[in-house]
Amino acid sequence: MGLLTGKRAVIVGVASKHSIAYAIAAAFHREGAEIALTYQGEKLAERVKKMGDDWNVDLCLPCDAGSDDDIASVFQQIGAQWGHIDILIHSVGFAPAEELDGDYLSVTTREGFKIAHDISAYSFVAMAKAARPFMQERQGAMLTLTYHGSQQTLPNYNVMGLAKASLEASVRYIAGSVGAEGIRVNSISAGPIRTLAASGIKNFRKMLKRNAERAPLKRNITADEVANTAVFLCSDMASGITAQNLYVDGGFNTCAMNLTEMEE
Ligand code: NAD
Ligand code: 0WE
Repeated sequence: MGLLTGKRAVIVGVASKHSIAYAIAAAFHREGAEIALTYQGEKLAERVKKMGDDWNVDLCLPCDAGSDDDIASVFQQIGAQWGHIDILIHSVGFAPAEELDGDYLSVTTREGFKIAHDISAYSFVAMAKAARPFMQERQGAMLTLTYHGSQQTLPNYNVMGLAKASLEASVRYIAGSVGAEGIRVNSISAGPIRTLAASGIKNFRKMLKRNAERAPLKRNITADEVANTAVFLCSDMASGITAQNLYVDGGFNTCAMNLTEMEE
């Protein structure tokens, strides 16, 4: 029997086969979960529906993370069809491209700040609110994806670092809101992975190389490793874990410098 057999999971954030949410959906399917998918806009509809076929998905709906109407209607539809929801996966992040290229203080704008926080942080609150009525008293789990740029600075991550810091704090506050209803809320802080969200980021290759060199595991991590961690955190095996951020980064976040760098 799979670790998620009998569980119903809404997965938000599949855009391509490289998406972390794609790896999570595949792992959840393998572990016996029933899956509903949402996608950003009609441009992605056909592609995401086709991917859903592999996992026998019949609920595959458009949902703009910036629209309360979309979010309300999508969770109403899924809730009505299924009667309940066990798991919510939020794998969404966005800031205008210009905000992620150059000196933080020079490129950050009020509008870019607002968009980054709205789509990358508030949308988890909005989706948690909408899913909550369908997740009562059933060992539910909510999970979001974050990045270490929330804790330490690095070039170009800029306002996304602030949005992720907000998202991580929100995990703790949402966990406090819904804990008494048997719902757990956590985040995974993933190391850098080549996905659409990473394409177009300047020097991403160099970042991957540096990460692999410094990480105790001496390599980068894969979306499948993030997905297996998501399986654990959303399964009843993790029944005592809530309000946590779990790093899946090969240990990179714990290392300030290593012997190789010292000898360079
Ligand atoms: P991705 O591009 O495959 O996924 C990002 C998703 O966000 C896409 O599905 C996109 O459609 C969705 N999205 C953006 N704006 C949206 C909106 N307005 N409405 C609805 N959906 C919207 O890239 P990914 O790397 O799989 O990113 C998923 C999550 O993982 C993000 O939160 C990202 O910050 C996080 N993360 C990524 C990495 C990495 O290196 N790739 C590392 C750590 C954390
Ligand atoms: O969270 C992210 C990516 C977030 C992201 C990416 C884009 C690119 C396209 C948000 N908004 C946009 N907007 C676009 O127009 N990651 C953790 C991946 C990532 O992005 C970086 C990184 C890493 C790692 C940007 C700079 C430095 C490192």
